[in-house]
Amino acid sequence: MGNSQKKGLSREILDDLKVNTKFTEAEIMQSYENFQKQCPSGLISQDQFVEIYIRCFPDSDAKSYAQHVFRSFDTNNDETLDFKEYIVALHMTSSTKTALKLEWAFSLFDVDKNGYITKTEVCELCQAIFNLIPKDKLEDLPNDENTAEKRAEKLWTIFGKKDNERLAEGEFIEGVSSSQVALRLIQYDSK
Ligand SMILES: [Ca+2]
Ligand SMILES: [Ca+2]
Repeated sequence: MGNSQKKGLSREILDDLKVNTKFTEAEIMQSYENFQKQCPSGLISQDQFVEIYIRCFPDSDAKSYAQHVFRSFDTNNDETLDFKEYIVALHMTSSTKTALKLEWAFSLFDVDKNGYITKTEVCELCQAIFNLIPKDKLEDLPNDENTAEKRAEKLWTIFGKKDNERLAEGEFIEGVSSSQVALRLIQYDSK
């Protein structure tokens, strides 16, 4: 009753986030304060997000990857990230649970958000991930992984699908969970 708002964060969103993420109410409130400070409008645009993101990759071209990440976090497709989407993103990407991370990886690869991954989408993401690799690291890559096309081909082969077939979420998660190579190819690991 009465004032159910806590500095603009509704009880409904707070309860929802408590149930659906690992964060406590205190942690969510703290994050909300920080978010409001960084972002007084309460919304992060794609340009803002990309600009922040590419700073983490000064030696490579992270723009297309950052755009894909943004899209995967923008669950209501309004081309901005609100606080709820931001917290869920933080929850998924910082999770130690592999299943949750793979669910996120699926949404990252499902470019048109239709619930399936096509080979074209795999190629698109492999290109974006390839662009994250700093130029001076490229020569260390094995011969069958030293172009985005080769990496996409290698990854797609692991799933055992024809070029015109598509992957459902369960198939993607199963394929990646049972192959260290696939797990490595769906991400950029700077180590
Ligand atoms: Ca949104
Ligand atoms: Ca798709």
